[in-house]
Amino acid sequence: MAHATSAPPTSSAGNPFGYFDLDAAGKAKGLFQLVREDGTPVDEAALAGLDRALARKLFEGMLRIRVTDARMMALQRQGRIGFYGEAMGQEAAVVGSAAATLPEDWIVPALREAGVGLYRGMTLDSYIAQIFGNSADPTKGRQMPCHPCDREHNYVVMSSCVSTQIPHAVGIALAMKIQGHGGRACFGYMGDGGTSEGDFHVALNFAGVTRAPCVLICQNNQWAISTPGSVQTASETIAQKGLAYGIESLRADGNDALAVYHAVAHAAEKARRGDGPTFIELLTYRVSAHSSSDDPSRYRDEKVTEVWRGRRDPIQRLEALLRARGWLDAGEREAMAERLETDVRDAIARQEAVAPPDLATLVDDVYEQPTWLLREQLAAVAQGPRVKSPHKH
Ligand SMILES: Cc1ncc(C[n+]2csc(CCOP(=O)(O)OP(=O)(O)O)c2C)c(N)n1
Ligand SMILES: [Mg+2]
Repeated sequence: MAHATSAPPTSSAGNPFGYFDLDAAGKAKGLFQLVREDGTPVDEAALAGLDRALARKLFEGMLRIRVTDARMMALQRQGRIGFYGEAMGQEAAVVGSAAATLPEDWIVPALREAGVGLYRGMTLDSYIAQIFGNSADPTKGRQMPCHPCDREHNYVVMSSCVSTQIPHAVGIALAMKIQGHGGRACFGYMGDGGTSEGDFHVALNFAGVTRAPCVLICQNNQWAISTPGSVQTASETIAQKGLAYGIESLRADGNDALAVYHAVAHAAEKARRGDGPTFIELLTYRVSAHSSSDDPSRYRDEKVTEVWRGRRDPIQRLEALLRARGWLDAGEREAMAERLETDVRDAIARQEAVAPPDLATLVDDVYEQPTWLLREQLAAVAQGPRVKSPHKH
């Protein structure tokens, strides 16, 4: 199986950008890679025009996710937040794709794309307020933890029900087309497990036939909780599932931030100029547990995980490339990580001090005005015994 957990990412392409000229099956079954695991370019010439500022921004975005996830997991283990899901090992897929979005695009995430929101400008304070579910949380403490949204940056709240978000993404893209909003695209994310759901097939069919301006991105991290890719699907690659729906389908090394960026930029530019949808499989690995409620050592060989945590680490790969070009000084990663960590700690301190939402707001927004039944229920709840809040306020 192409997505067996032991399969190393390899590139067959001598000229990496020539990958986009392959035939439909070649793109869906190949693997677009620009930088090897050790940080050396697959083809020097292909990276000749690489922008220093973009490469450093990708690096910083990836490090921000790594540092933020580690702090949030520590909070969960300390009992200060209820739940968290990390994106460890998938930072290149998250940030590389985020960098190919424009402010006017829309993002419809799955489980592990909070870093896309942060890259687009969601503040750490808003993100962390939503994880605490405090009164500064724009969703008023009613959303599940780790389901952030950011209206200002067109970042739609994550859907808990696997794959229900993909038809939403295609629908938003179709609305853009009908309303004549050219020059923008909708990005819909999913996991490998998500591609086994009916909604995935409905959405791809709809995208293919309407030529909606969307970029549908599957982060194939090779696990759906405890289900490995090998028993998830008999399809040789996930990308090739898009071909049946008449959609150009790409497959890229999801741990190569630059390959991800260029594959997604290719698709985004195509959508924005009105040339229809693209489906992209990003091959990566879920180095972390599924969530703070999961223990992967119960169902997988963590020796494999160590390989992805070690020499296949996406941050290390870009770091090696930056260092070789003289674009990252010795000690700069550590200094950057320290600064990012201070940002996260400061935001946590601010948000942990914010009071929880007022109980009186509990039934707001269900209807324009609360019905008598809701008012009666709220009054009963207000009179009931209360667990003493550990909160300072
Ligand atoms: C419709 C539905 N079925 C099952 C679940 C439970 N569930 C939550 S995440 C998940 C696995 C998702 O795997 P994948 O799509 O590969 O995403 P990943 O967690 O690997 O990022 C499952 C089965 C759910 N939330 N919704
Ligand atoms: Mg998965």
